[in-house]
Amino acid sequence: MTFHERTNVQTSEPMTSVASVSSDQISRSRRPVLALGAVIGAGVVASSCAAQAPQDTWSPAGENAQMIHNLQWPIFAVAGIVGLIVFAAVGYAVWKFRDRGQPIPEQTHGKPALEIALTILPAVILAVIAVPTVSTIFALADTTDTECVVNVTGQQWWWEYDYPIADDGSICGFMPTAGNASPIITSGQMVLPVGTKVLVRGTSRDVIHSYWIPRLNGKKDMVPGRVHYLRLETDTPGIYAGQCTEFCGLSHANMRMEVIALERADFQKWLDNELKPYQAPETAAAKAGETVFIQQCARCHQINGLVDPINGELVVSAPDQFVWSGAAPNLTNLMMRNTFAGATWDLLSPQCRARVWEAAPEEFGERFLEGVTPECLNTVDLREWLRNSPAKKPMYADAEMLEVTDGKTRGMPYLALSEDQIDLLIAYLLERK
Ligand code: HEC
Ligand SMILES: [Cu+2]
Repeated sequence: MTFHERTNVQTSEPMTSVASVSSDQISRSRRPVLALGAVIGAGVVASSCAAQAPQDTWSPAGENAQMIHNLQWPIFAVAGIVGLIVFAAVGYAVWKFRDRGQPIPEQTHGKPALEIALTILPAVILAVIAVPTVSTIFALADTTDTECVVNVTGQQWWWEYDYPIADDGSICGFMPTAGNASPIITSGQMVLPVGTKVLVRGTSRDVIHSYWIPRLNGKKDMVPGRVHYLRLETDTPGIYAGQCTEFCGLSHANMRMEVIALERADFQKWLDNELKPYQAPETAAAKAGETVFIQQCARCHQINGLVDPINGELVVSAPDQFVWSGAAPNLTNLMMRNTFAGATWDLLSPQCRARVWEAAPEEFGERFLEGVTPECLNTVDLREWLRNSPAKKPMYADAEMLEVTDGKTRGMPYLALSEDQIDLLIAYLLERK
């Protein structure tokens, strides 16, 4: 059958089957429309009633996010109005000209006046929107006014932060209260002073990642071999959550990050605590845990100042020899952060976590600086991690697999630790704060 014959069949068919439509049929045909309307309405109500979402682009908490917000609101409104007009016009046409068995209307081609108008109108709208868009892009890209530097490196699958020492010996504009500064290296949570414009110098060690804290600024891709700049600034103490927004491999979904904003005095306390000398383990369990750590973990994980009691030498990690990404988180003050493994799991139990997350801005710094106490530790997730990390956070397509090539694994490998070793390690790690 040729195309021609088929169209003939189709156009002739309805003409022979003109039939009166019963009221029963109409009400049945309206039901899906009503149901759809109800679902959309319920969705709108539910989303507007929901509590403050941690990654809400509509509630900016810093100057950069505010600039984006000031731009996106009016554009959203204009686009929304255009969208409603289009929906209404389509709905009207679909209803008005629905098939009632009438003959097809007379076919015409072209309507120059309408076509020119519908080309010029969107062009004008886009040209008007371009003016504030371009100026906001330039304003956001300006990092000349920043007061503090943090280096951010994307790893598979976690973020590393290091706080370099400025020429005057300060870190992020703060002088250490005691002794000289040394670079602070941490992971998962980036601690910042409020009211300070921070220059993030971002890169990646392996694949392209993207850094995004929706309440503080837009996204910035972190690309191996390049350094990209991002300005972060927040006015209110608290936790600002984000997640990697560039697909970066198997555990991309487990690569989150948080910005912890502290009052200036609290930031100074955090900084001084990070720089204090190594504290030898206090309890017998922690002492035994230190030995397990040196044997099982120290080849990948650095704990600053850790000395091997057997030979009196400083223990220095060499993750580049054991993991493909070439890095592992610095665990010096692990219990001063409240998340681990790409900020995906909490080091705090749910009640203790809520105490920090729901703290009023005035109380937030004090609660955060308590770190993880033994009563507050989320032992379930940390034990699962130490028992078998690849089973918890996919690092190999097959979780049972321990794929070692040239002596290297991807991410933290399965270490076959006994439950007793895990007890001792946890006793030791709980003192790292
Ligand atoms: C072969 C290298 C290697 C060894 C050995 C190793 N780890 Fe890890 N570990 C890693 C890597 C890589 C990560 C980052 C994994 C991720 O988040 O995806 C990690 C993450 C962690 C984290 C989460 C830290 C954070 O800030 O997110 C903890 C805690 C940890 N390891 C503890 C240990 C302990 C305790 C041992 C010794 C029993 C150990 N690791 C042995 C490579 C290693
Ligand atoms: Cu990533």
